[in-house]
Amino acid sequence: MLPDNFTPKVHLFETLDSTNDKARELAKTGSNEGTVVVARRQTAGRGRNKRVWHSPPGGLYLSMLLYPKEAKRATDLSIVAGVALAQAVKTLLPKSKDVSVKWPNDCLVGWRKIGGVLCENLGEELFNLCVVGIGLNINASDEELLPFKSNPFSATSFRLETGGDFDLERAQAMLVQKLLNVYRHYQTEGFAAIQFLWEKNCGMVGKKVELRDSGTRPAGEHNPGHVGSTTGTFLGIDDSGAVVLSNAKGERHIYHSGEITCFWP
Ligand code: BT5
Repeated sequence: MLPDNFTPKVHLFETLDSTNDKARELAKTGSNEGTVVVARRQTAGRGRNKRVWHSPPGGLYLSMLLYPKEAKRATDLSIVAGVALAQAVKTLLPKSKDVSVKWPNDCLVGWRKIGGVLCENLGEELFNLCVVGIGLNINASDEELLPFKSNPFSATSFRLETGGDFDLERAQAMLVQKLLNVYRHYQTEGFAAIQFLWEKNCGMVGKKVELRDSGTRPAGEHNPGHVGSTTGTFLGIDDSGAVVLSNAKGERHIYHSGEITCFWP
């Protein structure tokens, strides 16, 4: 358990391939829980499923080592980090901005993506060691985000939301503080408390959504190779962080992977 007055050690780099890889290296050489790695730019920043995370100078690229006591619950940390990211963005942006989480752990402002989370375990031997990586667009311009404008949820940055330069170090300090707070809350109160916060911060609960890709079959259903999409009402997440949808007949289905590509307000 990290103590209340815990101050993490921060390793700051000008350039890294990926902060998650550097954090992984540090974990393997015995770095403590709570250690933070920050890079001012990444040359091989990554998202989920080997996707690229565009990481030019002016953005926040941060990883923290967390060592959950129950290894099988390490996936919880991805939801923990999503809540912390949304709380940090909400605190830093003007109150008028509509900040929300999108399953599994994107952070949206006005339905445009401002940040994302990539949680990775350190393999079989070190299975209870986890790297929580977060990318947040701070001073990215419109041109820099152009490649993502046609994404289902587009892209934005602090600069685009506030109309000026934003203090990167202030954003970094807030994100670290929120991560530690939400992680502590998770450790003392359990996942149900985080599930509640996540759903409170999710603007899609009760709305009709489309979930797409091979993970769209209900958990447990034998349907190998199925790729496609499904629509349903977004009910929230279950106690493992999976998405819960109800179909037109009102039946509940649970999905462990997939992308929400569309929703109807
Ligand atoms: C994520 O993946 O959103 C997780 C991103 C995590 C990045 C952090 S940075 C620190 C740490 N070190 C790393 O190497 N990674 C972590 P995903 O949900 O798979 O979204 C990736 C998709 O978002 C891409 O396929 C693009 O379409 C889009 N994208 C890429 N860069 C973006 C950006 N800067 N802003 C908005 N969208 C972006």
